[in-house]
Amino acid sequence: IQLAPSLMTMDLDQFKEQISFLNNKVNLYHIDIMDGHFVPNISLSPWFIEQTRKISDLPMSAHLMVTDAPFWVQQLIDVKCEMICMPAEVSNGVAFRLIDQIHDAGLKAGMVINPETPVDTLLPYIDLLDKITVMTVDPGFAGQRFLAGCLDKITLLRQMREEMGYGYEIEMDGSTNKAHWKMIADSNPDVYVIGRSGLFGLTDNIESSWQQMVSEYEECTGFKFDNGR
Ligand code: S6P
Ligand code: MG
Repeated sequence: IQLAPSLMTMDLDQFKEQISFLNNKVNLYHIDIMDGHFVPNISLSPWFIEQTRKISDLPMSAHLMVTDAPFWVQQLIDVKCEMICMPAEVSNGVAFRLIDQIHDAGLKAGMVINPETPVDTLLPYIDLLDKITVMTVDPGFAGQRFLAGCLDKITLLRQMREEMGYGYEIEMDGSTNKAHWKMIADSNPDVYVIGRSGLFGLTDNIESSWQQMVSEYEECTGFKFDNGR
């Protein structure tokens, strides 16, 4: 599996300490970017990506929760964000252009689907995507209710990939924690976004939170934790 901590949920008073620790443990960072319209909240930004780069070489994956996708995609291309994941819900009419623009910049293009959005929405351009993120909570905030029904979309995307030879990675985002590790692992995504309930909020020290997360994962799933790092 690959693990992507959601940096919106970390403690800013321990920012440097936590990133330094995670740099050797995780595969990429998940950066939530909101505009206060697509969801009623504001979180991280392209500027935050630049700041984090000063202390990390890991790839950054932006999760856009914005209504004006073209504007934010350009901002993220400007800071060379390695993966730019757009909200499928507002990409009708601009999707192909934005995917091409991201690829032309040498970056990876993804789409995110909210809980109510079916996989079918992605069909017109699914063969062009590098990543698909399946939301398992309503977007906008940490600590939201887990929506187990969304996991069927992960299973479906995996089947479609096998049958059709598509190249996307499958990511899940929302409430990745002890209560849901088993269900999530059964649906078998490639990338797990992990936030407050599964990592940062476990203890007040990142090292012990990490250890707790690993043992919860292993106990719940019966698998050995292995993200290749
Ligand atoms: C939600 C956002 C997520 C959260 C993550 C928080 O809008 O896209 O990436 O940061 O879900 O973690 P948790 O464990 O509180 O759900
Ligand atoms: Mg997110």
